[in-house]
Amino acid sequence: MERKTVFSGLQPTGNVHVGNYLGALRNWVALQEEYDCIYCVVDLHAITVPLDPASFNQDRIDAAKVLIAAGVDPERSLFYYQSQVPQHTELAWILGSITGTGQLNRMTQFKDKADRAGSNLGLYSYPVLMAADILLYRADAVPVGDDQKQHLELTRDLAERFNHRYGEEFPIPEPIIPETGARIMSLQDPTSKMSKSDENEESRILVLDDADVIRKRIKRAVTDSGSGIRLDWETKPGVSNLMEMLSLFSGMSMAEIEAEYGDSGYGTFKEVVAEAVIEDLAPIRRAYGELEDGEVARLMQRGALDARTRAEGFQQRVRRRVGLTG
Ligand code: AQP
Repeated sequence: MERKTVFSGLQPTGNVHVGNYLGALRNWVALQEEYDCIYCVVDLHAITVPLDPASFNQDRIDAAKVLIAAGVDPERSLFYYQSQVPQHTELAWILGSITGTGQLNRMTQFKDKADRAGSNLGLYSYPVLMAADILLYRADAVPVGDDQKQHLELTRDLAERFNHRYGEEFPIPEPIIPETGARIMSLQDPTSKMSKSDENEESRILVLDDADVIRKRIKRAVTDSGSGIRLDWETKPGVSNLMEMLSLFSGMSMAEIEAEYGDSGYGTFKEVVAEAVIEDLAPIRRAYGELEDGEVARLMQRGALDARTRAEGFQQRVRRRVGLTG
């Protein structure tokens, strides 16, 4: 039976954090067993906020290395940099021509980022490029965290609109959003999501952080003035966030965590969480240390070559439908 296609992307802006890992990356790795997977370092999305070119280039390489170290397998999955496959931007332009500005005005991530980094056309049309990334390969499913739900809705709308206007071309992609871990919260403000762009580095744990840093971050995580380890996102968001991390990193259910640590003090509980995080992330850190930049660059170039060939086959069909041939 033909395998279904999965597409997902990660921006190479700064280091990958445990939110990215639990919300998306871990699923990417697992899905390789069952799906035809296409994973992309979405560097064109990343330049929609101001970046220093020299460190950005290294960030791109580092992001690719983290993903490979975490288990994205370039031998099994198509893995490349978005900027090296021009069919992404070509399709984004075509889709942009059927996107209403009213719909883009409702995108909450644009509002958040524009408030922080300043608005520009790239940031505004970011969700259209994301739709193109996904539709380019006719992806059936997209593993993402909860924050990408709205963008995926737009992707589905654009696929339907294109099919209606130009003829049946794109499957309507389904989101794959994990039941737990889809929204890991900031360690300093458990009411907002853990994010690469948060100015406070104590708000996140990076996949490559060493054991001491992880212990320190978790020790300083905001909890509440009460006591008891209990899942309650309303009144104990900080504790609930730590419980969610423990559950995902250790495999314990919430009931098991409450039974075992319900009466523990916050300090003791935080030590348990920290050790579970350290143990799970250690092999990724080790594998990362063994990868060389040159080797990764070669793998990414080969991935881009394959991706261009595959994308071009699909893109010729789109050009024909729109009347852009001959
Ligand atoms: N806190 C989170 N919890 C669970 N999943 C998350 N993701 C991001 N933050 C969390 C998921 O990670 C994937 C890759 O994200 P991205 O690189 O496209 O960046 P993003 O979604 O914009 O979030 P970041 O990493 O925190 O960056 P900024 O600082 O730009 O907001 C996506 O599938 C995302 O859902």
